[in-house]
Parts: sequence; structure tokens; C-alpha cells
Amino acid sequence: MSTSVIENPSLHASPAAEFLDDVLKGLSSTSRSIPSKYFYDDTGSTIFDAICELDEYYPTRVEIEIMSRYGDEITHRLGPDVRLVEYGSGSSTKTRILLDHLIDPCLYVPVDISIQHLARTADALAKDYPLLSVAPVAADFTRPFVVPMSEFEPRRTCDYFPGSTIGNFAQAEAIQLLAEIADRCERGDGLLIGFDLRKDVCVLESAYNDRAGVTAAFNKNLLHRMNSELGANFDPRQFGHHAFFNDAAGRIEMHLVSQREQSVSIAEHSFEFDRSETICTEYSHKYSISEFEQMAARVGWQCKKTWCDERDYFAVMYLER
Ligand code: AVI
Repeated sequence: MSTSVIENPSLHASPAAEFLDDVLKGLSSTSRSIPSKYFYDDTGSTIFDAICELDEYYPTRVEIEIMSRYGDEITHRLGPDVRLVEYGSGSSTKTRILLDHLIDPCLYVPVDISIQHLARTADALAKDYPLLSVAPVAADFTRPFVVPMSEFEPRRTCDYFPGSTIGNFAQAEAIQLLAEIADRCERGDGLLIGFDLRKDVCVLESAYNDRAGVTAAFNKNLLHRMNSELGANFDPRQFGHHAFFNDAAGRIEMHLVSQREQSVSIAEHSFEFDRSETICTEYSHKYSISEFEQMAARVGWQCKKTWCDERDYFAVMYLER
């Protein structure tokens, strides 16, 4: 039996129109940019899975290492009878570690923008955890959505936001998102969140400039996507991949760099590119533990405990309202 997905009205009625609006807006501004959420079509998601397997790309491996090592301790903090709500659940790999340790969770609510991905994940989880109630919600978690109730009153709701996705938001947006999650919570509810830590620049820059060129392909997939979905005429050979650590802003920035002067058209609009002009496609912020703790405290979260790996590359923080 398949688990039915609750479709939230916050999902855009016409994803293609929204994509086009965002691209035209981003390319019309003086520093050109395209929101990084558009990386994740089917091809982009597959390339991202390949990134996670790369030697240079440590975050996924290290976060799983932390979750596996401290799974008992983490779930002890969350306590029994939890309603677990996961933001951007993807294939829920890290969640399985939590589910293996949690005592009598009331309900698991994976929230993801991709209905197909969500349905597959929910079905697989329902099969592997027959005693668990799963209520998948298809929603853009940066917009308001309704969290389903469990049959039994949970002891607390715990929001789970793994994968250092919080780092892909500009800092003001990240604080805003933490505030929105806090607003949905009641006193005593929790937030378990994974984020990437500041570290040696060489380690950071290698993670986004892998030798096999997988990250470059991930970045350039955006050009292919605009060509096939928006009728644009980008020549992907005429754009390069550039990723560097912006120390002052504390973030990796990914850009597509025009290799020559060129003109690109998208739906009756034409955009001129100078040689070396860039389109910013992603921020990936790297925080210190205290920086993140202060950011969350500003919007009502109290840090209860942080777990790190041996090299302090990555952090998993548990906060309460
Ligand atoms: C999904 N997100 C946390 C990844 C990151 O590291 O910021 C996306 C990514 N971009 C390039 N490599 C991985």
C-alpha cells in the first residue's frame, strides 16, 4: 500500500512560470544570480548524489558519521513520543539513523518540494518501519504550510533540518527561516539542525572544485535546464565553473563565468554578457558554533547540545524553543 502525499497549497501552481520569473529577475539585476534551488531537477539531484560520494566533498559523509556515532545521545535528548518533521527530506538517509534509535515516535512528517521523490521515500520508510506513521507533505518549506497532527498527542515536535541546507540561504534569510520554524513551535519543541563549520580554505575550496568535475557539471546543469525548460540558448561550453571561499562573508560562492562576450536569449528577452562576467548560482555558508548559536538565539532558540566530528568539520546542533 502506498502512503498518500498531502499536497500543500504553498506549492507553486505553475513551477515553470516561477522558474522563468526568478531567472529573468536574477539575470536583470546588476550582480547576476539564480536561486540555487533550481539545481535540483532529476538530473541535478542525481549529480548531487554523485557529489556526496566524492572524496573531496566531506559534509555528507561527516554528518552521517556524527549521526551514527551519537545517534543514542541525540535521540535521548529528543525523548520518546516525538512528532518528527523533516525539512527537505530527500531520500531521508540520515533520518533512518534517528528512526533506528527513537523510542515510540508518534509521527514522521517528511516535507519536500518533489512529490515523486517524497512518495518513493515515504513508501520505502513505511515498508521498513511498519509501526511508524508517516505523513509526507509536498510543500516548499520556505513558505507557510500545515504540519499534520499525530493520532496521539506527541510529547514534543522536533523539526529536523539536516544536510547543511541552511548554509545555502543568505544569512538574513537563514535567520528568517529559523524564526518561522520557531513561530510554528510550542515551548519545549526542538530543532535538530546540521551545518557546515568554517575550516581550512583549501579543504573548503577542494570540496566545491573536485578533480572529476562533478560539481562543475552540477553547476552547468542549470544552463541545460534553462535551455530545455525555458527555451534559452545558453552555450554551456562558453561558461566556466568557479567556486571560491569568500572569507569576509564566510561562505563558498559558486558562479558560472562567461568565457567571452556573448548574448543569450530567454523567452523574448536578451542578456549581454561581458567576458569574465559571472552568474552567482549558490552560497554555501560556513559557520562557527557560537555564530550559529547566536543567530538562532536571536529568534528564540536555545542551544542545548552540539555534536561534532573529530576534526570539527561539521556540527549537528539540538535547540529548544
Ligand atoms: C545542498 N547543499 C548543502 C550543498 C552545499 O554544500 O552547499 C550543495 C552543493 N553545492 C555544491 N556542492 C554541493
